Amino acid sequence: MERAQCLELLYPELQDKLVVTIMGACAQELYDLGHRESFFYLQHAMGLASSIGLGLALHLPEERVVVLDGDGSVLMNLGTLTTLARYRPRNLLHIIFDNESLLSTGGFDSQTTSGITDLAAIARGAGIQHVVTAGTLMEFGEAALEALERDDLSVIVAKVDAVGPDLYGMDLQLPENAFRFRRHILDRKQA
Ligand SMILES: Cc1ncc(C[n+]2csc(CCOP(=O)(O)OP(=O)(O)O)c2C)c(N)n1
Repeated sequence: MERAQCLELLYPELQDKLVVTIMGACAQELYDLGHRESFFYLQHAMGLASSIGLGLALHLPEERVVVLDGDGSVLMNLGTLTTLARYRPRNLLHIIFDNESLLSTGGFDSQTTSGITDLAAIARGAGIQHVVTAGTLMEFGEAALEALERDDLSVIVAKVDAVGPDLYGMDLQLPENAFRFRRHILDRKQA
């Protein structure tokens, strides 16, 4: 299973959601499907996409928030899973694309590469109630739809191949994305 396939499947469901992605390959693959003002591609701050998603979800309970994360990024901020469990935002779906690699910076191994570290087990151990590991596109699609309908915090660990986009290049720098994302949220609040 490739992350790009998962994103393509998920894309129509993201229409009315706030989405925060990690940088690099994941951001590029979502952007390539078509940018929306409700997408925020977090650059530089590796590991913090879920923290930003948590803040958004708690502050905007009327919104649904989807975080698109990576194994390397989650490993850099493992405490995030305990914080998510503690605050348990009912409107947050945290998807971890586990490609067992730091793909965006050259494909170095992550701690999940050798199969030693199981991120789903860590999420459960942290106290998150709804955690699914998806190994096929069918499993991913089912888990994602269920999670989006569920009124509770959900984590999906999607085991994907370590492949990314052929080309990188987004015509949207971080500050512009941040300003427009914020404005989009304010517009939705006023609507
Ligand atoms: C604090 C910090 N360390 C390192 C980097 C460089 N960096 C950017 S993306 C990335 C790899 C991210 O790996 P993962 O979350 O598994 O996503 P993937 O690239 O595999 O999709 C690294 C090491 C960074 N941006 N910030």
